[in-house]
Amino acid sequence: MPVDTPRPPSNRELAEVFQTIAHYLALDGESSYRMTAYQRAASLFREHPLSIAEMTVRGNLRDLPGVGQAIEAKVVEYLETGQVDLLEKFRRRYPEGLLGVMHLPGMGPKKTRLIWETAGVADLRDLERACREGRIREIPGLGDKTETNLLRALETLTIRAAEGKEPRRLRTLVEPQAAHMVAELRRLPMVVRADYAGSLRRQCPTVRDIDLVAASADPVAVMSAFSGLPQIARVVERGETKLAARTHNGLGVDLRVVSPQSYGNLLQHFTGSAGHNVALRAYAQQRGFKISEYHVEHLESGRLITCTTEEQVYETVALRYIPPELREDQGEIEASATGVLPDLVHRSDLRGDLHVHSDWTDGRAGLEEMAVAAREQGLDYLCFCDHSQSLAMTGGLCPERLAAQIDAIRELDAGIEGIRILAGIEVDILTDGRLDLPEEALARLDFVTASIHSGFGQPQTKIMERLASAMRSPYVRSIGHPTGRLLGRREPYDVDIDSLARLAVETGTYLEINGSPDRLDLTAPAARRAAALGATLVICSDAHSPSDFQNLEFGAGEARRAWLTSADVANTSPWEIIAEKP
Ligand code: DGT
Ligand code: CA
Ligand code: ZN
Repeated sequence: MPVDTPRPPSNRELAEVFQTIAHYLALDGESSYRMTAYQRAASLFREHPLSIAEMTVRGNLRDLPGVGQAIEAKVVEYLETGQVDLLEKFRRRYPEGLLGVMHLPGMGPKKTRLIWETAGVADLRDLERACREGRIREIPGLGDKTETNLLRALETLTIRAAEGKEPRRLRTLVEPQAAHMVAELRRLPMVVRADYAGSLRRQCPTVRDIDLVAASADPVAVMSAFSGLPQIARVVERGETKLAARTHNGLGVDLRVVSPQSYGNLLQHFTGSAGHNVALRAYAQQRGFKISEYHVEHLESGRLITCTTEEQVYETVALRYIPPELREDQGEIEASATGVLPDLVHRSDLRGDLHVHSDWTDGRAGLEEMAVAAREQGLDYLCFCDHSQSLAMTGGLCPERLAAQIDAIRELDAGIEGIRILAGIEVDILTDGRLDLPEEALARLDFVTASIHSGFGQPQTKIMERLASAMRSPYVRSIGHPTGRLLGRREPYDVDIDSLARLAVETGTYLEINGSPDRLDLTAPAARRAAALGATLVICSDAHSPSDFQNLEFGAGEARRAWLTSADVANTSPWEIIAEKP
């Protein structure tokens, strides 16, 4: 009789266990230090490309950053017994539904314990009932407003649950993993070509899964080899030319294999977007062609045209090649047909970075370390724009510290070869529209970025007044992350892009495309609209450490999705041009 060995727990399962422990520790009022350790372990496990269970068995778990003896012991306990005693204790102490209550926006551990103890609220259903019956407002310290806000939060939650979609992840976190798989595919002797396709290839800010395509005369062998990769946790579906799998960190992977003659057709099809493909097919149909993932069919003659490259697919239907970033059904087919596709800006066109931080505020590296890293990136100039005083959490600069930083920057600039170092500030736009530093302080700087970091809930008129008054300052040269969105965490505040762009033109202020992977703000549609109205953009990294200069690449990707050319982007010019305020 074969012994049924249980499958080792997946990374996702282990992450859930540690995440739940972290939540219970928070609910229990435990020190944030201990909670953070569990939280970190959870995200580490969830994101890790290799099996955590296997690493533990091999004794390698503690090689991971932040994994100490306590965490390792809990993983071992879970592998051996299927549970963790600490978690079981918490489960006996608190109803599990309390965690859902605690995570509702506006709640937290203390309030959760309070309403559990006073109103018997043990889960979200209880909470909704208690709100509707007016029992929350009667709890001392809570009141009407809490009740209204909780009801609203409960509604939003229901909408999200109903959507029930696979979570989207930041492309920049998924891309390295996809690139690795592509490299593994290309290494296989029977694979002629391989690429990632889908939203990843179109440089979308977030992606749902990894779409891979390969060309081979032996698809079955490719499937077998691919299934055996250490990144693949399990194969969900396997056909002769298609495979669907999951990685250890819970990502879906779709692999399609075709013969090398049809590789261009497949890559084009699988890159999408679905909207682009629909529009392309309609366009081709009108000209007597039918496009599929295997070939282009000439309808009249029935001739099948296979394409080894994507260029050939577009060429066959008399279109100029359309870069993946533009394939969103936003007029690109017409632009291609009429020969007016833009010559897209590229990362290598960027000469300088006008928004980076240092350890004078919340950056993690000193001025010089950042400057050297920028020079290694091939930049000709770098402007430090650290935070201003109202952002106390970041150690924002008051006029005196700013003056000292300017001295330090001047000294660095005088001593460093091969790059120009400039003094700037990311001055906060206060909730009433005033700038967070006096004019005398701003007047000494080479470049000023102004950004909103508070009052996100204000109505559009108020937000626009704040932005307008900042842009009318003679010192402000650029608006940083103009809408304030944080992907997956915070909605943008209410900006009217058209008036923002018109103000930018009127005042000669640049609008930033912030390249932090969770910002990408302005978004591509907003940046495209702003440029169409005549605004000039800057692409900045908002780097907080040397490795963040990679953000320039992400910012350039978003700019390409916005149809921008280097003429639309100020920092493709040398500093001398920017220095002269228009
Ligand atoms: P995602 O995964 O939501 O981040 O976005 P995509 O664009 O990667 O979408 P996905 O993975 O569902 O499909 C990859 C590509 O395959 C898609 O961009 C175009 C093509 N495709 C998928 N479904 C359809 C379809 O129903 N019709 C057409 N014409 N193309 C499709
Ligand atoms: Ca996809
Ligand atoms: Zn900022």
